[in-house]
Amino acid sequence: MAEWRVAPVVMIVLLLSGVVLADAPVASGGGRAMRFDMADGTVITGRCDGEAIAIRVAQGDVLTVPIVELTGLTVGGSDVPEAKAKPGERQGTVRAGGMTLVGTITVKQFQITSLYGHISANLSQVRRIRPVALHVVAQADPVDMWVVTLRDKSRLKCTAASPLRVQTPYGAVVVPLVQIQQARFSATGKSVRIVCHNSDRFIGTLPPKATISLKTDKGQVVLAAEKIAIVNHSSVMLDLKLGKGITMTLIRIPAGTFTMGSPVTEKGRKSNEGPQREVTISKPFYLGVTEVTQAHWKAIMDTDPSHCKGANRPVERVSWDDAVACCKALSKKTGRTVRLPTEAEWEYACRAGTTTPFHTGQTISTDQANYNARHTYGNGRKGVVHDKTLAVGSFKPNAFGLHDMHGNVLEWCADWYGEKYYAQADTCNPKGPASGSYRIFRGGSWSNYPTTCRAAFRSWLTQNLCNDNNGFRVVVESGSRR
Ligand SMILES: [Ca+2]
Repeated sequence: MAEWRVAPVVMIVLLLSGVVLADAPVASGGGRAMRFDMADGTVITGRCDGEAIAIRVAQGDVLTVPIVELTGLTVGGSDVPEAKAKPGERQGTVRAGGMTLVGTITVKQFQITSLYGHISANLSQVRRIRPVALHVVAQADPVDMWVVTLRDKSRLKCTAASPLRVQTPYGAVVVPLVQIQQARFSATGKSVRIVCHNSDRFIGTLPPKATISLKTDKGQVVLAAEKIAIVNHSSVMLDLKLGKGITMTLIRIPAGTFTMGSPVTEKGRKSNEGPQREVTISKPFYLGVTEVTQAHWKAIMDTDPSHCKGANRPVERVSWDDAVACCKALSKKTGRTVRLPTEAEWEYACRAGTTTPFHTGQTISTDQANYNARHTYGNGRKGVVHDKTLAVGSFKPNAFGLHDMHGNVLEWCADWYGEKYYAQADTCNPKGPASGSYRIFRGGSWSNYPTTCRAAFRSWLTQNLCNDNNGFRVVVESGSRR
């Protein structure tokens, strides 16, 4: 993890009163799941109201880091004598946005909502804070580029930027810029209209004196929002032209850390879904917005093996070997590195910041996915039975903008299946066991019970077999153009 050399500026980060993944309700709840390890050994879990912490890295250099950007905060480590800190301050290490900051942390009160109601914790009582869910933060990437148009018509090219906080009629919303397709600022500089990649839209007003922090090729700049006309982020989407007017669209999934597997309390859980562990995906990657369709397959492989025909339906009856052959053909066609997602990448992308059995919450309905609706999960209700695949993208996407991660067709992953793999696996970019007898696929299908569509559920099959439940989606490695 790179050390962040701090520029001698005060980086003003918009103070957050609640973080909202793009498909979450904007008013109620708010905050994000957090785990506080207290100095007295107790652990408090709850939702944090997105306070920021101020950290002094060197004399005169102060950074403010929103809680939503933290992957970890360790206060008063044993190798840093606390006596060096002034009253009201603690030595500490912060990990945020892929960077590690070491310095003096200004003590602030945090209010978290736990099972027991609101609890205020002073930072001096906290040993460690970490988000339970992954965090979604813009991160610099070689192919990631923002274009910011200023009111004087000049333009800035940037590689990362702070989130926007907007006051909407439903409460305060914090939108990570990586989720934004376009933000337009009003002539007065006071209001803003935001369109996200998953089609969410926010219209609201900016806080007084709102600023946006950007990294440009000339260093860090902080701009008053009223000077900005438009923020555009086009490279989040990646279109692969397959010929004959057929396009495969992928979306950039940011790097991050998440909890892989299911808790023992999850209904329908299998032992191979544990032990749960924190897994880091260290690099952004592009993932198909939809399953590979029959039109995609035909354009690449010139065949259509599918049972349930339809150009915009997912290809099925493809084995793992077939899917890998398609990835190789697509690599050759596009000059990029195209492959199947690892099992960890798949679950990380499916969860998109959630920790519930489904990215839709504690259960799922046939308004949200295509599965065998003769059966229900949890307190879910019976719904429409299709008994076939549906056109991809028939349901709302998750917070990363991905459709049909639950249901429609099962999706092959790159890994060998290992029943006890989680107990011994790498926690950074795990790639599965070195060898095995079966390949993994994920997410359940049109004919599967909803419990098998859960984010943590694992299925497996011999790699040269196929049936009309099996499809896939592809990964393009970020910056992989050859
Ligand atoms: Ca699927």
